[in-house]
Amino acid sequence: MRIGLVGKPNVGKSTFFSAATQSKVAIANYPFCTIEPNVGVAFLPAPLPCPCSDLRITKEAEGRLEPVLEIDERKGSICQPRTGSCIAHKRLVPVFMVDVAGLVPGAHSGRGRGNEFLSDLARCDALIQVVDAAGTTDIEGNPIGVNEDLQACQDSIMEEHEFLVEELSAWIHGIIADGWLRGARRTQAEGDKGMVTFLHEKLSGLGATSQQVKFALEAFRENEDASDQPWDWGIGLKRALAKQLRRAMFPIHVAANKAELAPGESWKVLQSRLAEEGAILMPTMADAELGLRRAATMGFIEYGPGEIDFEFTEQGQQRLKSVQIEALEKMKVTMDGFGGTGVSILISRVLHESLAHIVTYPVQDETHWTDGDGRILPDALVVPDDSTVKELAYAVHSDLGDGFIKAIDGKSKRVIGAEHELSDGDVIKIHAKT
Ligand SMILES: Nc1nc2c(ncn2[C@@H]2O[C@H](COP(=O)(O)OP(=O)(O)OP(=O)(O)O)[C@@H](O)[C@H]2O)c(=O)[nH]1
Ligand SMILES: [Mg+2]
Repeated sequence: MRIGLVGKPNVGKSTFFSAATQSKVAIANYPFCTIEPNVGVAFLPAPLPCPCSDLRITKEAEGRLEPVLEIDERKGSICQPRTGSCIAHKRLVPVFMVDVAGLVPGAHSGRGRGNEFLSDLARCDALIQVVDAAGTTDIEGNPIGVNEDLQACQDSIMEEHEFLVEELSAWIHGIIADGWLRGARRTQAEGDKGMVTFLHEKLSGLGATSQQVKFALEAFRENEDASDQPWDWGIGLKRALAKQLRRAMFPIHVAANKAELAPGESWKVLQSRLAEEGAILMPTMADAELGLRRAATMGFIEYGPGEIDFEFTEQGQQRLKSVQIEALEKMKVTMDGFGGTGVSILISRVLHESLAHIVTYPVQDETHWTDGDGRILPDALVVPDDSTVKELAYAVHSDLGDGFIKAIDGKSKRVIGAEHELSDGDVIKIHAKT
Protein backbone atom coordinates (compact mmCIF):
# COMPACT_ATOMS: atom_id res chain seq x y z
CA MET A 1 0.00 0.00 0.00
CA ARG A 2 1.23 3.46 -0.84
CA ILE A 3 -0.06 6.77 0.54
CA GLY A 4 0.95 10.09 -1.03
CA LEU A 5 1.25 13.33 0.95
CA VAL A 6 0.12 16.33 -1.08
CA GLY A 7 -0.80 19.95 -0.64
CA LYS A 8 0.37 23.48 -1.25
CA PRO A 9 3.96 24.38 -0.28
CA ASN A 10 5.00 24.93 3.34
CA VAL A 11 2.08 23.25 5.13
CA GLY A 12 4.07 20.52 6.88
CA LYS A 13 4.08 17.59 4.42
CA SER A 14 7.73 16.76 5.03
CA THR A 15 7.27 17.15 8.79
CA PHE A 16 4.32 14.75 8.65
CA PHE A 17 6.36 12.35 6.52
CA SER A 18 9.39 12.53 8.76
CA ALA A 19 7.32 11.94 11.89
CA ALA A 20 5.48 9.00 10.32
CA THR A 21 8.48 7.27 8.78
CA GLN A 22 11.20 8.22 11.27
CA SER A 23 13.39 9.42 8.43
CA LYS A 24 15.36 12.63 8.18
CA VAL A 25 14.25 14.99 5.42
CA ALA A 26 14.53 18.71 4.74
CA ILE A 27 11.96 20.81 6.61
CA ALA A 28 11.85 24.62 6.46
CA ASN A 29 9.50 27.55 6.72
CA TYR A 30 9.60 28.51 3.03
CA PRO A 31 7.89 27.17 -0.11
CA PHE A 32 9.44 24.44 -2.29
CA CYS A 33 11.77 23.16 0.38
CA THR A 34 11.10 19.69 -1.05
CA ILE A 35 11.77 19.17 -4.75
CA GLU A 36 12.51 15.47 -5.30
CA PRO A 37 9.95 13.15 -3.70
CA ASN A 38 10.89 11.39 -0.45
CA VAL A 39 9.77 7.77 -0.15
CA GLY A 40 9.68 6.02 3.22
CA VAL A 41 7.86 3.41 5.25
CA ALA A 42 5.47 3.98 8.13
CA PHE A 43 4.82 1.04 10.43
CA LEU A 44 1.25 0.52 11.59
CA PRO A 45 -0.35 -2.15 13.77
CA ALA A 46 -1.96 -5.01 11.82
CA PRO A 47 -5.68 -5.38 12.58
CA LEU A 48 -5.38 -9.06 13.59
CA PRO A 49 -2.86 -10.57 16.04
CA CYS A 50 0.37 -11.79 14.44
CA PRO A 51 0.19 -15.53 13.56
CA CYS A 52 3.08 -16.00 16.00
CA SER A 53 0.35 -16.19 18.66
CA ASP A 54 -0.97 -19.41 17.02
CA LEU A 55 2.57 -20.71 16.75
CA ARG A 56 3.14 -20.09 20.46
CA ILE A 57 -0.03 -21.98 21.38
CA THR A 58 1.05 -25.01 19.29
CA LYS A 59 4.59 -24.97 20.66
CA GLU A 60 3.43 -24.67 24.26
CA ALA A 61 0.95 -27.54 23.77
CA GLU A 62 3.73 -29.74 22.37
CA GLY A 63 5.94 -28.84 25.33
CA ARG A 64 8.52 -27.15 23.10
CA LEU A 65 8.07 -23.70 24.64
CA GLU A 66 7.59 -22.38 28.18
CA PRO A 67 4.56 -20.15 28.87
CA VAL A 68 5.20 -16.38 28.64
CA LEU A 69 7.23 -15.01 31.54
CA GLU A 70 6.35 -11.77 33.36
CA ILE A 71 9.71 -10.31 32.40
CA ASP A 72 9.37 -11.10 28.67
CA GLU A 73 10.00 -7.79 26.93
CA ARG A 74 8.17 -8.99 23.83
CA LYS A 75 5.19 -10.12 25.87
CA GLY A 76 4.92 -13.50 24.21
CA SER A 77 5.74 -12.65 20.57
CA ILE A 78 8.08 -15.21 19.02
CA CYS A 79 8.27 -13.99 15.41
CA GLN A 80 11.44 -12.36 14.04
CA PRO A 81 10.32 -9.47 11.81
CA ARG A 82 12.92 -8.32 9.31
CA THR A 83 11.35 -4.86 9.45
CA GLY A 84 8.90 -3.39 11.95
CA SER A 85 8.34 -5.16 15.25
CA CYS A 86 5.93 -7.34 17.19
CA ILE A 87 5.14 -7.07 20.89
CA ALA A 88 2.29 -8.96 22.56
CA HIS A 89 1.46 -10.30 19.07
CA LYS A 90 0.74 -6.76 17.88
CA ARG A 91 2.63 -6.76 14.61
CA LEU A 92 3.67 -3.51 12.97
CA VAL A 93 3.33 -3.72 9.19
CA PRO A 94 4.83 -1.49 6.47
CA VAL A 95 2.88 1.13 4.53
CA PHE A 96 4.78 3.17 1.95
CA MET A 97 4.57 6.95 2.17
CA VAL A 98 5.54 9.48 -0.51
CA ASP A 99 6.26 13.13 0.29
CA VAL A 100 6.21 15.32 -2.78
CA ALA A 101 6.92 18.92 -3.75
CA GLY A 102 4.28 21.53 -2.94
CA LEU A 103 1.48 21.95 -5.46
CA VAL A 104 0.69 25.42 -6.78
CA PRO A 105 -2.30 26.40 -8.95
CA GLY A 106 -1.66 25.59 -12.61
CA ALA A 107 0.56 22.54 -11.95
CA HIS A 108 -1.29 20.51 -14.61
CA SER A 109 -0.16 23.07 -17.17
CA GLY A 110 3.41 23.00 -15.92
CA ARG A 111 3.60 25.59 -13.08
CA GLY A 112 5.82 24.86 -10.09
CA ARG A 113 7.14 21.37 -10.50
CA GLY A 114 4.17 20.79 -12.78
CA ASN A 115 3.49 17.43 -14.36
CA GLU A 116 6.52 15.86 -12.80
CA PHE A 117 4.94 16.51 -9.43
CA LEU A 118 1.79 14.83 -10.58
CA SER A 119 3.61 11.74 -11.77
CA ASP A 120 5.25 11.45 -8.33
CA LEU A 121 1.74 10.71 -7.11
CA ALA A 122 1.04 7.98 -9.65
CA ARG A 123 0.60 4.54 -8.11
CA CYS A 124 -0.50 5.92 -4.75
CA ASP A 125 -3.50 4.00 -3.39
CA ALA A 126 -4.72 7.06 -1.48
CA LEU A 127 -3.64 10.63 -0.84
CA ILE A 128 -3.48 12.60 2.37
CA GLN A 129 -3.72 16.31 1.67
CA VAL A 130 -1.96 18.36 4.32
CA VAL A 131 -3.70 21.73 4.73
CA ASP A 132 -2.73 24.69 6.89
CA ALA A 133 -5.47 24.80 9.55
CA ALA A 134 -4.13 28.05 11.01
CA GLY A 135 -3.85 29.99 7.74
CA THR A 136 -0.16 30.75 8.37
CA THR A 137 0.67 30.67 4.64
CA ASP A 138 -0.85 31.96 1.41
CA ILE A 139 -1.90 29.65 -1.46
CA GLU A 140 1.67 29.61 -2.78
CA GLY A 141 3.09 28.76 0.67
CA ASN A 142 4.58 32.13 1.64
CA PRO A 143 4.45 32.72 5.42
CA ILE A 144 1.84 35.34 6.43
CA GLY A 145 1.69 34.83 10.21
CA VAL A 146 -1.09 33.14 12.15
CA ASN A 147 -4.58 34.04 10.98
CA GLU A 148 -6.79 34.86 13.98
CA ASP A 149 -9.96 34.99 11.91
CA LEU A 150 -11.79 31.65 12.09
CA GLN A 151 -13.92 32.34 9.02
CA ALA A 152 -10.86 33.27 6.96
CA CYS A 153 -9.07 30.06 8.03
CA GLN A 154 -12.14 28.04 7.19
CA ASP A 155 -12.31 29.63 3.74
CA SER A 156 -8.62 29.15 3.02
CA ILE A 157 -8.81 25.43 3.91
CA MET A 158 -11.75 25.00 1.54
CA GLU A 159 -9.87 26.86 -1.16
CA GLU A 160 -6.77 24.70 -0.66
CA HIS A 161 -8.79 21.53 -0.89
CA GLU A 162 -10.83 22.57 -3.90
CA PHE A 163 -7.80 23.63 -5.82
CA LEU A 164 -6.07 20.28 -5.24
CA VAL A 165 -9.16 18.42 -6.42
CA GLU A 166 -9.32 20.68 -9.48
CA GLU A 167 -5.63 20.26 -10.32
CA LEU A 168 -5.82 16.48 -10.14
CA SER A 169 -8.97 16.41 -12.28
CA ALA A 170 -7.41 18.77 -14.82
CA TRP A 171 -4.35 16.53 -14.98
CA ILE A 172 -6.44 13.42 -15.63
CA HIS A 173 -8.55 15.35 -18.14
CA GLY A 174 -5.38 16.30 -20.02
CA ILE A 175 -4.38 12.65 -20.25
CA ILE A 176 -7.72 11.29 -21.44
CA ALA A 177 -8.42 14.18 -23.83
CA ASP A 178 -5.18 13.49 -25.67
CA GLY A 179 -6.10 11.23 -28.61
CA TRP A 180 -9.74 11.10 -27.45
CA LEU A 181 -11.36 11.06 -30.91
CA ARG A 182 -9.33 8.19 -32.23
CA GLY A 183 -9.66 6.23 -28.97
CA ALA A 184 -13.39 6.77 -28.66
CA ARG A 185 -14.02 5.76 -32.28
CA ARG A 186 -11.85 2.68 -32.00
CA THR A 187 -13.99 1.32 -29.18
CA GLN A 188 -17.38 2.29 -30.62
CA ALA A 189 -18.46 -1.26 -31.41
CA GLU A 190 -18.10 -2.31 -27.78
CA GLY A 191 -19.93 0.57 -26.04
CA ASP A 192 -18.99 1.30 -22.42
CA LYS A 193 -16.94 -1.88 -22.19
CA GLY A 194 -14.69 -0.57 -24.94
CA MET A 195 -14.60 2.80 -23.22
CA VAL A 196 -13.29 1.17 -20.02
CA THR A 197 -10.56 -0.55 -22.02
CA PHE A 198 -9.59 2.73 -23.71
CA LEU A 199 -9.51 4.72 -20.45
CA HIS A 200 -7.70 1.97 -18.60
CA GLU A 201 -4.99 1.88 -21.26
CA LYS A 202 -4.57 5.63 -20.99
CA LEU A 203 -4.43 5.70 -17.20
CA SER A 204 -2.66 2.46 -16.31
CA GLY A 205 0.62 4.38 -16.09
CA LEU A 206 -0.86 6.25 -13.13
CA GLY A 207 -1.75 2.95 -11.48
CA ALA A 208 -5.45 2.92 -12.40
CA THR A 209 -7.14 -0.49 -12.23
CA SER A 210 -9.91 -1.43 -14.66
CA GLN A 211 -12.19 -1.77 -11.62
CA GLN A 212 -11.61 1.89 -10.72
CA VAL A 213 -12.21 3.00 -14.31
CA LYS A 214 -15.43 0.97 -14.48
CA PHE A 215 -16.61 2.43 -11.21
CA ALA A 216 -15.88 5.98 -12.39
CA LEU A 217 -17.66 5.49 -15.71
CA GLU A 218 -20.74 4.16 -13.90
CA ALA A 219 -20.79 7.17 -11.55
CA PHE A 220 -20.38 9.45 -14.58
CA ARG A 221 -23.33 7.79 -16.34
CA GLU A 222 -25.50 8.22 -13.23
CA ASN A 223 -24.70 11.92 -12.89
CA GLU A 224 -24.45 13.21 -16.45
CA ASP A 225 -26.70 13.29 -19.46
CA ALA A 226 -24.24 11.90 -21.98
CA SER A 227 -26.53 10.39 -24.60
CA ASP A 228 -24.29 11.52 -27.50
CA GLN A 229 -21.59 9.22 -28.80
CA PRO A 230 -18.35 9.66 -26.83
CA TRP A 231 -16.51 11.20 -29.80
CA ASP A 232 -19.06 14.01 -29.71
CA TRP A 233 -18.60 14.73 -25.99
CA GLY A 234 -17.59 18.31 -25.33
CA ILE A 235 -15.05 19.51 -22.83
CA GLY A 236 -17.70 19.74 -20.06
CA LEU A 237 -18.51 16.04 -20.23
CA LYS A 238 -14.88 15.00 -20.49
CA ARG A 239 -14.11 17.10 -17.43
CA ALA A 240 -17.01 15.52 -15.54
CA LEU A 241 -15.61 12.10 -16.44
CA ALA A 242 -12.14 13.17 -15.30
CA LYS A 243 -13.66 14.23 -11.97
CA GLN A 244 -15.13 10.77 -11.40
CA LEU A 245 -11.86 9.13 -12.45
CA ARG A 246 -9.98 11.29 -9.92
CA ARG A 247 -12.37 10.21 -7.18
CA ALA A 248 -11.96 6.53 -7.95
CA MET A 249 -8.19 6.59 -8.51
CA PHE A 250 -7.07 9.05 -5.86
CA PRO A 251 -9.32 9.24 -2.81
CA ILE A 252 -8.20 12.32 -0.85
CA HIS A 253 -8.15 12.46 2.95
CA VAL A 254 -7.08 15.55 4.85
CA ALA A 255 -4.67 16.37 7.67
CA ALA A 256 -5.67 19.79 9.09
CA ASN A 257 -2.13 20.54 10.21
CA LYS A 258 -0.76 23.18 12.59
CA ALA A 259 -4.04 22.56 14.43
CA GLU A 260 -2.60 23.87 17.70
CA LEU A 261 -2.28 27.34 16.11
CA ALA A 262 -5.78 27.41 14.59
CA PRO A 263 -8.15 30.06 16.00
CA GLY A 264 -10.87 27.39 16.42
CA GLU A 265 -12.04 24.27 14.62
CA SER A 266 -11.36 25.76 11.22
CA TRP A 267 -11.63 22.31 9.61
CA LYS A 268 -15.23 21.51 10.66
CA VAL A 269 -16.95 22.53 7.41
CA LEU A 270 -14.55 20.60 5.20
CA GLN A 271 -14.65 17.67 7.63
CA SER A 272 -18.41 17.24 7.31
CA ARG A 273 -18.33 17.66 3.55
CA LEU A 274 -15.63 15.00 3.21
CA ALA A 275 -17.49 12.67 5.57
CA GLU A 276 -20.39 12.63 3.08
CA GLU A 277 -17.99 11.24 0.46
CA GLY A 278 -16.52 8.73 2.91
CA ALA A 279 -13.24 10.66 3.24
CA ILE A 280 -11.48 11.33 6.54
CA LEU A 281 -10.26 14.65 7.96
CA MET A 282 -8.35 14.87 11.22
CA PRO A 283 -6.67 17.82 12.93
CA THR A 284 -2.93 17.10 13.20
CA MET A 285 0.21 18.53 14.80
CA ALA A 286 2.99 17.05 12.69
CA ASP A 287 5.62 19.21 14.34
CA ALA A 288 4.68 17.95 17.82
CA GLU A 289 4.65 14.34 16.62
CA LEU A 290 8.13 14.74 15.16
CA GLY A 291 9.42 16.31 18.40
CA LEU A 292 7.88 13.59 20.55
CA ARG A 293 9.24 10.78 18.42
CA ARG A 294 12.71 12.29 18.57
CA ALA A 295 12.51 12.73 22.35
CA ALA A 296 11.37 9.11 22.63
CA THR A 297 14.26 7.88 20.43
CA MET A 298 16.70 9.74 22.68
CA GLY A 299 15.16 8.05 25.70
CA PHE A 300 13.79 11.24 27.28
CA ILE A 301 10.13 10.24 27.17
CA GLU A 302 8.06 7.11 26.78
CA TYR A 303 5.84 7.61 23.78
CA GLY A 304 4.53 5.33 21.06
CA PRO A 305 2.93 6.34 17.73
CA GLY A 306 -0.78 7.04 18.11
CA GLU A 307 -0.63 7.40 21.90
CA ILE A 308 -2.48 10.35 23.38
CA ASP A 309 -0.04 10.99 26.21
CA PHE A 310 3.60 10.45 27.17
CA GLU A 311 5.67 10.12 30.34
CA PHE A 312 9.09 11.54 31.13
CA THR A 313 11.74 8.90 31.75
CA GLU A 314 14.23 9.25 34.59
CA GLN A 315 16.88 10.15 32.02
CA GLY A 316 14.56 12.79 30.58
CA GLN A 317 13.93 14.35 33.95
CA GLN A 318 17.65 14.52 34.59
CA ARG A 319 18.91 15.64 31.21
CA LEU A 320 16.21 17.85 29.68
CA LYS A 321 16.50 21.57 30.36
CA SER A 322 13.67 23.21 32.25
CA VAL A 323 12.47 25.10 29.14
CA GLN A 324 12.31 21.81 27.27
CA ILE A 325 10.31 20.21 30.07
CA GLU A 326 7.98 23.20 30.11
CA ALA A 327 7.46 23.00 26.34
CA LEU A 328 6.72 19.27 26.58
CA GLU A 329 4.33 19.85 29.50
CA LYS A 330 2.50 22.39 27.37
CA MET A 331 2.32 19.90 24.54
CA LYS A 332 0.81 17.36 26.94
CA VAL A 333 -2.09 19.74 27.58
CA THR A 334 -2.61 20.43 23.86
CA MET A 335 -2.51 16.71 23.08
CA ASP A 336 -5.06 16.09 25.76
CA GLY A 337 -7.41 18.55 24.04
CA PHE A 338 -6.98 16.96 20.59
CA GLY A 339 -6.64 13.32 21.63
CA GLY A 340 -3.00 13.05 20.49
CA THR A 341 -1.12 14.57 17.55
CA GLY A 342 -3.35 12.87 14.97
CA VAL A 343 -0.52 11.76 12.66
CA SER A 344 -0.47 7.98 13.24
CA ILE A 345 -4.18 7.78 13.87
CA LEU A 346 -4.96 9.45 10.55
CA ILE A 347 -2.70 7.07 8.60
CA SER A 348 -4.19 4.08 10.42
CA ARG A 349 -7.71 5.26 9.73
CA VAL A 350 -6.96 5.80 6.04
CA LEU A 351 -5.50 2.30 5.85
CA HIS A 352 -8.25 0.55 7.78
CA GLU A 353 -11.35 2.51 6.82
CA SER A 354 -10.64 3.48 3.25
CA LEU A 355 -8.15 1.03 1.76
CA ALA A 356 -9.62 -2.46 1.93
CA HIS A 357 -6.54 -4.51 2.70
CA ILE A 358 -5.26 -7.60 4.48
CA VAL A 359 -1.93 -8.61 5.99
CA THR A 360 -0.27 -11.77 4.69
CA TYR A 361 2.84 -13.62 5.84
CA PRO A 362 4.88 -15.34 3.11
CA VAL A 363 7.24 -18.07 4.41
CA GLN A 364 9.58 -20.67 2.91
CA ASP A 365 8.80 -23.46 5.34
CA GLU A 366 5.07 -24.02 5.81
CA THR A 367 5.54 -26.24 8.89
CA HIS A 368 7.72 -23.96 10.99
CA TRP A 369 6.61 -20.70 9.33
CA THR A 370 10.20 -19.67 8.72
CA ASP A 371 12.38 -18.37 5.90
CA GLY A 372 15.50 -20.13 4.57
CA ASP A 373 17.52 -18.95 7.57
CA GLY A 374 15.02 -20.20 10.14
CA ARG A 375 13.59 -16.75 10.93
CA ILE A 376 10.02 -17.06 12.17
CA LEU A 377 7.42 -15.08 10.15
CA PRO A 378 10.04 -12.64 8.83
CA ASP A 379 7.78 -10.66 6.49
CA ALA A 380 4.33 -9.14 6.67
CA LEU A 381 2.88 -7.82 3.41
CA VAL A 382 -0.06 -5.45 3.20
CA VAL A 383 -2.08 -6.22 0.04
CA PRO A 384 -5.57 -5.35 -1.28
CA ASP A 385 -8.23 -7.58 0.31
CA ASP A 386 -9.24 -9.23 -2.97
CA SER A 387 -5.67 -10.34 -3.77
CA THR A 388 -5.09 -13.82 -5.14
CA VAL A 389 -2.20 -16.09 -4.23
CA LYS A 390 -0.57 -15.36 -7.58
CA GLU A 391 -0.78 -11.61 -6.95
CA LEU A 392 0.89 -12.17 -3.59
CA ALA A 393 3.64 -14.12 -5.37
CA TYR A 394 4.22 -11.10 -7.62
CA ALA A 395 4.19 -8.76 -4.63
CA VAL A 396 6.98 -10.81 -3.02
CA HIS A 397 9.10 -11.05 -6.15
CA SER A 398 8.37 -11.00 -9.89
CA ASP A 399 10.30 -14.29 -10.29
CA LEU A 400 7.94 -15.99 -7.84
CA GLY A 401 4.98 -14.69 -9.85
CA ASP A 402 6.42 -15.70 -13.24
CA GLY A 403 7.42 -19.18 -12.10
CA PHE A 404 4.36 -19.80 -9.90
CA ILE A 405 3.41 -23.49 -9.57
CA LYS A 406 1.26 -23.76 -6.43
CA ALA A 407 1.05 -22.54 -2.86
CA ILE A 408 0.44 -24.09 0.53
CA ASP A 409 -1.72 -22.58 3.23
CA GLY A 410 0.50 -22.69 6.32
CA LYS A 411 -2.46 -22.98 8.68
CA SER A 412 -4.47 -25.78 7.03
CA LYS A 413 -1.45 -27.24 5.13
CA ARG A 414 -3.72 -27.52 2.06
CA VAL A 415 -2.49 -26.89 -1.47
CA ILE A 416 -4.02 -23.77 -3.01
CA GLY A 417 -4.05 -22.59 -6.61
CA ALA A 418 -3.09 -19.34 -8.30
CA GLU A 419 -6.60 -17.85 -8.22
CA HIS A 420 -7.31 -18.61 -4.55
CA GLU A 421 -8.30 -15.40 -2.70
CA LEU A 422 -6.25 -14.66 0.38
CA SER A 423 -7.62 -13.91 3.87
CA ASP A 424 -6.33 -11.62 6.59
CA GLY A 425 -3.50 -13.23 8.57
CA ASP A 426 -2.76 -16.00 6.02
CA VAL A 427 0.64 -17.71 6.24
CA ILE A 428 1.59 -18.81 2.71
CA LYS A 429 4.36 -20.92 1.19
CA ILE A 430 4.78 -20.33 -2.54
CA HIS A 431 6.29 -22.97 -4.84
CA ALA A 432 7.79 -21.58 -8.04
CA LYS A 433 10.11 -22.72 -10.83
CA THR A 434 13.52 -21.13 -10.41
N1 LIG B 1 3.05 25.25 14.24
C1 LIG B 1 3.27 24.18 13.49
N2 LIG B 1 4.21 24.23 12.52
C2 LIG B 1 4.41 23.13 11.78
C3 LIG B 1 3.63 21.93 11.98
N3 LIG B 1 4.07 21.02 11.07
C4 LIG B 1 5.04 21.61 10.35
N4 LIG B 1 5.26 22.88 10.77
C5 LIG B 1 6.23 23.86 10.24
O1 LIG B 1 5.84 24.24 8.93
C6 LIG B 1 7.00 24.58 8.12
C7 LIG B 1 6.97 23.84 6.81
O2 LIG B 1 7.17 22.46 7.05
P1 LIG B 1 7.59 21.43 5.90
O3 LIG B 1 7.37 20.07 6.48
O4 LIG B 1 8.92 21.75 5.34
O5 LIG B 1 6.46 21.77 4.82
P2 LIG B 1 6.22 21.15 3.36
O6 LIG B 1 4.76 21.11 3.16
O7 LIG B 1 6.98 19.89 3.18
O8 LIG B 1 6.84 22.31 2.45
P3 LIG B 1 7.41 22.24 0.92
O9 LIG B 1 8.34 21.09 0.83
O10 LIG B 1 8.10 23.52 0.76
O11 LIG B 1 6.21 22.09 0.05
C8 LIG B 1 8.21 24.23 8.99
O12 LIG B 1 8.67 25.42 9.60
C9 LIG B 1 7.63 23.27 10.05
O13 LIG B 1 8.35 23.27 11.26
C10 LIG B 1 2.66 21.92 13.03
O14 LIG B 1 1.95 20.93 13.26
N5 LIG B 1 2.52 23.07 13.75
MG1 LIG C 1 8.46 19.38 1.94
